Amino acid sequence: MVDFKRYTVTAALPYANGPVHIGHIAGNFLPADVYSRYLRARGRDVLFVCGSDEHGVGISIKAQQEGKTPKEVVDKYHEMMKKSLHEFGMSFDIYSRTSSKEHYQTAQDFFTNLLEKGIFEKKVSKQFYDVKLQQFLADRYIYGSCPNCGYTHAYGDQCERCGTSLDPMDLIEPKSALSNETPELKETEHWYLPLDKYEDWLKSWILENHSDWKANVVGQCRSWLTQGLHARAVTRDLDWGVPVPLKEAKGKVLYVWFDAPIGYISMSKEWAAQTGKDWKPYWQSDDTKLVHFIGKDNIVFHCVIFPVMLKAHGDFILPENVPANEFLNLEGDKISTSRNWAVWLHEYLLDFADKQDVLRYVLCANAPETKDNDFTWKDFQAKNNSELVAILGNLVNRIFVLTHKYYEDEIPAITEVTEVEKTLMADCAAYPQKIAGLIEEYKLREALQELMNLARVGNKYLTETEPWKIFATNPERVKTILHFGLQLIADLSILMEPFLPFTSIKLKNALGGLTPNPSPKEREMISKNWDDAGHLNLLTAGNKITQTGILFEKIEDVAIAHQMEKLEQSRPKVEVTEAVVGGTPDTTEIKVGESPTLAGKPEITFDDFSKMDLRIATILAAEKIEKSDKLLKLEIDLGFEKRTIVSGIAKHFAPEEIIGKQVCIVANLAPRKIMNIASKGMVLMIENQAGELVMLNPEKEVEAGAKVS
Ligand code: B3M
Ligand code: ZN
Repeated sequence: MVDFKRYTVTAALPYANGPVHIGHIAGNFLPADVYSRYLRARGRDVLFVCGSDEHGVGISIKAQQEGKTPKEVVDKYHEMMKKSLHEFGMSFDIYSRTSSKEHYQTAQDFFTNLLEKGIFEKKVSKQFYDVKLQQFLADRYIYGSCPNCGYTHAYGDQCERCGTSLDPMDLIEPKSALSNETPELKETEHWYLPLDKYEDWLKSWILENHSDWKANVVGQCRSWLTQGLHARAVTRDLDWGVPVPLKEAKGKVLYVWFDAPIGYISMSKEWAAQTGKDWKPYWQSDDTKLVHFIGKDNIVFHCVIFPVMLKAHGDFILPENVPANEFLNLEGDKISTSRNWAVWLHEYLLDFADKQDVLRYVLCANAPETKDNDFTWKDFQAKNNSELVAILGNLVNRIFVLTHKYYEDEIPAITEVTEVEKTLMADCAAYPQKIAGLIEEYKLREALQELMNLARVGNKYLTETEPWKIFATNPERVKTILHFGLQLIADLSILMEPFLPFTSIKLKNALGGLTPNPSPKEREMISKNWDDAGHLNLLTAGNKITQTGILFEKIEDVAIAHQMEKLEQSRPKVEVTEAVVGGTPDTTEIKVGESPTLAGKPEITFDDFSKMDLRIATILAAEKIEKSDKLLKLEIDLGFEKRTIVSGIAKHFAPEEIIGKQVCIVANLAPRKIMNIASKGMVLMIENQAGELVMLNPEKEVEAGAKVS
């Protein structure tokens, strides 16, 4: 199956305009890391590349919002992301950045190469220009209605609702996101990559030669190719980016999606310079397998635009696969940096110190491989407690404790092999191949399930043989049982490495791997690899193990409640409707790392507005919620009914001071469970400049349930 000599694995370069969140991890970092670790475990030659994408309008917008320069923004986030990804165990061979000198040079050379080959078409076109601000508008700075699905807040380059890739000219009623004014058209000159000329080639390359790619990937490509491709400008009128290497192009930069994928190459060059290796085989030899791990919103760039660039250039290999993932949602809502609806990696690493593997496990078990998936804290707790603790941790704990108790940590020798052991050996033998096959097909969820099934095989063996019961009468038999139990854990420690590297190394250590000055015998365990697993013969009787302590701890309800509360509280208090817990945020999603509308929310129709049932309610009772310093449980009277609303106002109002008050509420908001209490509706609040919450109530008392319109 394998005839590749080496592998170049890339994970999509995250925009350096915000910290890393679980969506990034589940979407591409984790699968790319699991895959790379697996390949290394099989002794393959791997170059795993990632780094910050530091250009693009998202960075400029963030800089504007933070009152900083784009450079200051990328410097800050690059370091932050790099640190948390490293702590999370991402085994990149290099994590660099697209503002590096090497990258500028490589991207400019790439452009010059295509220019000299006569690939580009140079065209004068009319582009949107913000007259008020006197600047051309990048695609992301323009929004309007999508011609395909009618979504009213589509961007000039892509509709986030239906995924259609757009030209700003396609938008119905375009507006400048900087000023909200209607932009004017003004002439400008740019270089275009003629994708249309590569249509036939793409059709045969993707639809015929790579029909084995994931269905979601091939499906998207097929739909674009059927619609027909157009030439795409690869330069922009912007001041932040890689300058176009031509005198006549002053004030123009390379389009971020032209320079960013070249980043994979420039970072490989940096890696080579740092390690004294040659980067070229990793990008230019046909016996290298190039695999891009990305999220679904990046498919067009990695399956169409970048391959066309590579093909046109001619010196490079093309991706062998692009296993794009769908999206991960959080507690039922889209993850959003701008709405602060996310679990941030750096915060997780603080709140759950040394529990990297728990998050890796949960995100891999829930990976959005074939459809969007949801991360919930409850499920995180359940997967930890009933899978990691109850299955894997329990197996290791029982075997280690018994080995300590009966044999003072010495690995006992086999005394007799019965039918039970024969079955066990036959069962275990299949796993390395089974898990490997699934990983090679990018089915990491299933692969992880199989890993847990192997732990289940171990637990079943213990349940069947019950060494703790027979030790008094048949200690010889117990030697065999614990010997095989330890061997099975050794197998697991190898096969889990791609998924749970922190636990793997702990176990390998404990089984006799990494003592300070290991003897050759003691080194046995860490030098073992994937292809050694499956035979239950990794450990030598007579060697000693070291106790690991508890591998996985139970996660208590209070820790989960804390996270839920933090999440609810982290919603931005920009708009009245987002000041209080209890609501579902708007669905106007801004792509992570991309531009929000700067001047407030987009326009809505009267119909949109009239969907809201706003009412005046009277607060009948209010009480603090246990374990929460921010939430109050309110009983409110709506005239036609009484109901409970959980509201995040406890820091601003004492329960007794608000009883009897009238408040404005959104009555038809979908109910939500907050701290296990069903909350129906949302109390509207105003946040003043001092950060205090102020109630929104009628000028004179009205009957409970009165409509606001
Ligand atoms: N910076 C990530 C994103 O779209 C984008 C990937 C670039 S990969 C070359 O969120
Ligand atoms: Zn659309």
